[in-house]
Amino acid sequence: MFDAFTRVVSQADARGEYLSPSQLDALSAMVAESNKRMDSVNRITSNASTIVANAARSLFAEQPQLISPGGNAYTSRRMAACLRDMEIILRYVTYATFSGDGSVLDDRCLNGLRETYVALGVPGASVAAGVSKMKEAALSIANDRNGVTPGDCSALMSEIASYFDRAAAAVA
Ligand code: PEB
Repeated sequence: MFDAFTRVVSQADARGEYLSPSQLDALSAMVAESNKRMDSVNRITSNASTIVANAARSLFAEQPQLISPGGNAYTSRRMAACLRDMEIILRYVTYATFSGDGSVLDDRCLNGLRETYVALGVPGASVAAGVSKMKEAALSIANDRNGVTPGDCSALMSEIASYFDRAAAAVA
């Protein structure tokens, strides 16, 4: 599990080199912009249950077979497991965003998840659709211009989007 700093250190160490000026510049820029990152993590974290609930509601509206008898979210036990899975994925996306590196998401959440869903008979494409709905909701909350110092958050928003895309691609 890396963050943006330990990843650069590990890469430099693998080559037996000092950190390069461009690596230092990139990390220094990340620190200078870190308020945006913390605000985004904070906004997504504090709206997590709304993000999950709305994404799930929208997923079940589009794929009603999931909540019909025999569906993968039918019975409250499976529904609870489904909401919990979405919440877990969102939580790891916030960790990756905070760390500036996707490895925590890969190592602790996505690794083996596709195989788990295959074994359980849970449709991975439906999980991916739910993740993509969480992405839209999380980005609109993180990128809301109201109540924050305005700035350019486009790079950060693409980075956050990439973590959701990675999660969706891992199970689709
Ligand atoms: C992954 N999900 C389920 C299980 C596991 C995970 C290990 C089996 C054990 C259990 O039921 O609790 N656990 C989860 C995860 C991590 C982890 C992400 C990462 C660290 O440790 N059903 C649907 C939707 C989808 C869904 C498509 C979007 O209709 C999910 C939600 N996951 C779902 C369901 C089950 C499940 C289990 C329904 C229960 C399956 C079953 O028991 O039939």
